[in-house]
Amino acid sequence: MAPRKNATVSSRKTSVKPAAKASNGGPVADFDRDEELKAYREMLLIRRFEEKAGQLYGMGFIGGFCHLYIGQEAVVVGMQMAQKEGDQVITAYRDHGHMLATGMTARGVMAELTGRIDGYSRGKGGSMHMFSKEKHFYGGHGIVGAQVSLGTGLAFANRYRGNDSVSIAYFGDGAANQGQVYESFNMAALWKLPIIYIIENNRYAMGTSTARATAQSNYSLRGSGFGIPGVQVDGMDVRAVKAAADEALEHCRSGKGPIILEMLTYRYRGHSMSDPAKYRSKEEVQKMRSEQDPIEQVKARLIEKGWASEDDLKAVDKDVRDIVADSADFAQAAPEPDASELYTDILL
Ligand SMILES: Cc1ncc(C[n+]2csc(CCOP(=O)(O)OP(=O)(O)O)c2C)c(N)n1
Ligand SMILES: [Mg+2]
Repeated sequence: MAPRKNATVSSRKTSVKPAAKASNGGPVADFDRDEELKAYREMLLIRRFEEKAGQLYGMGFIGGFCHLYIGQEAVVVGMQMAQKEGDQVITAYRDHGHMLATGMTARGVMAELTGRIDGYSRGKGGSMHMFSKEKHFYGGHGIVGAQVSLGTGLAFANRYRGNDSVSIAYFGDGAANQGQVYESFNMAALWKLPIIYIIENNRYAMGTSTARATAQSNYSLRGSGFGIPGVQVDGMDVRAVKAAADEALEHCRSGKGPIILEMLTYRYRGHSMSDPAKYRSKEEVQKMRSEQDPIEQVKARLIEKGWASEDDLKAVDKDVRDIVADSADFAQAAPEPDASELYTDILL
């Protein structure tokens, strides 16, 4: 679905109010002005980038699979605000937000989406398969649940090398029902590996709601058989994510082993670009957008506290749109990989 032309965050009807607690009663970090503005900008970058990717997909510039993260932005941004240099990130195919949050460039990600040589995988990986060793981003994985085992391996490497980095493995509510997740939990708990398992519970796995697919829908309890603690977090409130991230990172760095954070979140778009999302009502989506939108929450606080005016925030939006437009221009102008690239970066 193409986004509304010239839609700005401020033009959408919303009833978001500044709140002192997360919607599930959980704690929130006490953000100062700079932190609120940073969270606003980073989440907006992801949203605008994704809207542009959706447009380019519709115009035929992006081929293959493309899964948008719109609605879930607070999760990666809140986590990233708590991480330190060296912490690794690994996720599934809904990965553009994770990449931008780690500091990978909009140009490089867009060029990869459009299959160009200047993309992070030289135009050969596409939406689901991008990596950046420099930014400690380990993909982008299309096999549901695979990144959980790989992320556990990253945590093992940290332990083996004796550094204090933490591996952060993101996966969905659907992936949480995969067998290899529990094999990984077992090893991580046994060896006290420094890993945060982030279950992004966006309520659906493709067209199947959690209510239809899962016996224990409190995903924070999924590690209890292994002694892995878990917390349910309001994943629509970036301050709640940051507060949980601070505690979880401290837990891992102090040698206590793995921890689970279940992020209660929601995806606004369909599973992928080909999903008309008939398995849920328009009202359900609209309710989340108007009452819990992660970007609107930050905006409401910035305005209420007098930390930014509508015009200041419009200027941020303009800045972000310029970065995204530049990435699209860059990607479309970049050459496609040469045919000889078919034989590079592969195992023969
Ligand atoms: C091993 C495996 N089984 C099935 C699929 C097909 N598939 C792709 S995405 C998906 C749903 C996963 O949902 P969830 O983990 O909740 O992540 P979300 O898409 O909501 O981010 C399925 C079943 C796959 N890619 N890999
Ligand atoms: Mg899901």
